[in-house]
Amino acid sequence: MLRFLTAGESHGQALLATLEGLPAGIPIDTAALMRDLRRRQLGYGRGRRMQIETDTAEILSGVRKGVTLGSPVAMLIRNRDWKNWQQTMHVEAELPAGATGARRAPVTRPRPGHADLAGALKYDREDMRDVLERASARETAARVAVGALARQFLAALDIHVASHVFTLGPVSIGSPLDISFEDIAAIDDDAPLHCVDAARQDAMIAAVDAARAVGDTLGGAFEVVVRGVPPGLGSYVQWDRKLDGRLAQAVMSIPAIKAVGIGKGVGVADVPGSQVHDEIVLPAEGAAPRLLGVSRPTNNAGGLEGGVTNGEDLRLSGYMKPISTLMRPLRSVDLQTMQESPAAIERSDVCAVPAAAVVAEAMIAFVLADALLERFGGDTLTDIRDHVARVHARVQQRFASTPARA
Ligand code: EPS
Repeated sequence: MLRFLTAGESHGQALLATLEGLPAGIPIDTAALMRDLRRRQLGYGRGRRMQIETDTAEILSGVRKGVTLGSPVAMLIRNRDWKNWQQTMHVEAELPAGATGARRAPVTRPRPGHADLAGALKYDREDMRDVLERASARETAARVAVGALARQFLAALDIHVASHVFTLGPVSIGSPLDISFEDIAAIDDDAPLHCVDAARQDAMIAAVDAARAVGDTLGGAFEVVVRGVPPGLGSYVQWDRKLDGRLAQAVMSIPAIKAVGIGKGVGVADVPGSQVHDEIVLPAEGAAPRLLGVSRPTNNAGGLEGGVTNGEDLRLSGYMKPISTLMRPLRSVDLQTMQESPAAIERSDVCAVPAAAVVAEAMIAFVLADALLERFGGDTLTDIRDHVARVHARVQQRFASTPARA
């Protein structure tokens, strides 16, 4: 239904994204697109590169007079750092006249944890710059641009996405499931680690400082919560239609993500069923009207049962390993000399968990937009809205006579 491709190297000229399958008639807010790109650049622990870049997506096609046309949307994000890298990253076989920046030595000492070694073996590259340039998480800027458009489609259907960081290195607020969508959505864009708990956030900042001081890096965990997801997205009928699987793949594809949780996530494994499954009850007297005639006192399932959305908030968590470029490098082998030698040092971040959360918002928005098109498909936003309204009217009709809880 909806698909995208990105292109671009971290220190090449630009990143590109092509998004195909968006219906016509979606209002596009370019300021909101820029805001998402900016949010990806923020977070305490990011490196100097983020001071060089001010990521800006130029929309080259697919949008006219502020609305989508139904045609592919191409976007270009220029790397401002390119001017410092032309002598290292030039496309031409010979160094072109006037190329600027430094001519950097080949990267021959793979960083444990990065794609350097595996990529060098796979593509038979001697200078591992050929690997790390594309494996770099810089590519996620293009994903965020795509996700920003998917998210504006969702917003037009009153579906909203937010995220927060709940663990950073040794500091955690514990299970994030009790934190409401409203509290998460209210976190300031400039909150240093995008955590709902100010005291914990201070401790997280201290943990980043401590890691930086010893040349180390930190990982962490974030949660993405989506409000207003219609029930019935995804399906249980075939493995590749299960929405939990599709979402997990999308989040797992973000660099450095090593685990994905849905709802209670890994916390379901060591407690009995009575503490995992969300009971189904009648709505309380005077409760706010809901689409469904039933209510769920808990949401350990994270809005997905059987690989299908159940009308509750969607809640997904992602677990990120520490950044693999260490300023006090780990042991490695120089593949040119075959001598043990400390891993290469690239300019990098100490911690990028808040940025990964923004990328996860984008990936989840994309998968949900795709699942919505599958369920309520149409070539225009109006057609899709009509279909959603018809299905919702049917559900409401079915539960019209639901009694309140005694
Ligand atoms: C970047 C992500 C990180 C940064 C990169 C920009 O990429 P990687 O996955 O390779 O660690 O290191 O910045 C640089 C490569 C640099 O020159 O500082 C991003 O999110 O834009």
